[in-house]
Amino acid sequence: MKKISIVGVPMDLGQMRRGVDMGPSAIRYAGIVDRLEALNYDIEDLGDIEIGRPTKKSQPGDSNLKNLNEVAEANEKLAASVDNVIQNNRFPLIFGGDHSIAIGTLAGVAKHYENLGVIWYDAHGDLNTSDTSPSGNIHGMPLAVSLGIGHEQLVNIAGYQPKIKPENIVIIGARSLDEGEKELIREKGIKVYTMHEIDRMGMTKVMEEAIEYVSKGTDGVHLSLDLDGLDPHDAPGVGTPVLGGISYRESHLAMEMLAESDILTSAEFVEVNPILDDKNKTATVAVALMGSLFGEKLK
Ligand code: HAR
Ligand code: MN
Ligand code: MN
Ligand code: MN
Repeated sequence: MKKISIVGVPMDLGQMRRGVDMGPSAIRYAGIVDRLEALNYDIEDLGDIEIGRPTKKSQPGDSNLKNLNEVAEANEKLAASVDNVIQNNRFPLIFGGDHSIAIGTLAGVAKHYENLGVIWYDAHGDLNTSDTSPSGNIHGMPLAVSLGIGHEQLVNIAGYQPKIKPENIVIIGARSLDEGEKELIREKGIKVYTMHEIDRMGMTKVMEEAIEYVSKGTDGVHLSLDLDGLDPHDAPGVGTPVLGGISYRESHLAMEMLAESDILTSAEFVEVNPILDDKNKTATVAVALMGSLFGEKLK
């Protein structure tokens, strides 16, 4: 039986819209613990990481890294918590919070693997640095940071870098990439299935290929699922919605295929913003996807 430990990260400092800090509560309210317990998992909810509030004094010189100190501090705490979960032989399941928390999740997870595979399910690449970011929002940077590209305070979280290698990453659902991100994708040869490939090949083929790609030569696989990877029609409660996304049905299928493959060793669900949502629809979708991910149809 798989033992799962839940960690909530009520972080909204990686972007500028309030409300995403309530994501972990919304996901719990939508019934995640009961849903997973019904599948006979041993579930432990560790509660939420404490997030500091920004002060004027704490802001660094680089204005294109908003709330740098607070984001770094929260991610150090998250990394330690996730590290601990894995040391206890449990599966870390992390709830955001904005996507900047992936910095801490990956810092805690990647310690335990030589070659960690990563599935980045997102409308965005999250491959910016303070030089390429159009917004200065750190939630647009976590994948670059985890590759060791970015501000030293972020890339060195948990005291080592890089956390992951470009050849072990697959991005699924991309449809909003900045110029600097496209360059980095080309330079590093990162595997990307944009919406174009999903439309053309269908989700079944995309997931077959992605699962094979990310499990070859890796010793663990992390799923980082940004709810804005889904179409805003199905997941409206996100801070940066982008039209033309992955449907709920396609996502449900993707999660079932991941369950069947049994490759995942950790997962996070991020960017749920109940303030922007329609009656907790997005958290409900997140919980349904986790149900599929943890084998609802297999049991
Ligand atoms: N690429 C843009 C930026 O860097 C938008 C970032 C996206 N928002 C997210 N991350 N939710 O996936 O500002
Ligand atoms: Mn993201
Ligand atoms: Mn996104
Ligand atoms: Mn089904």
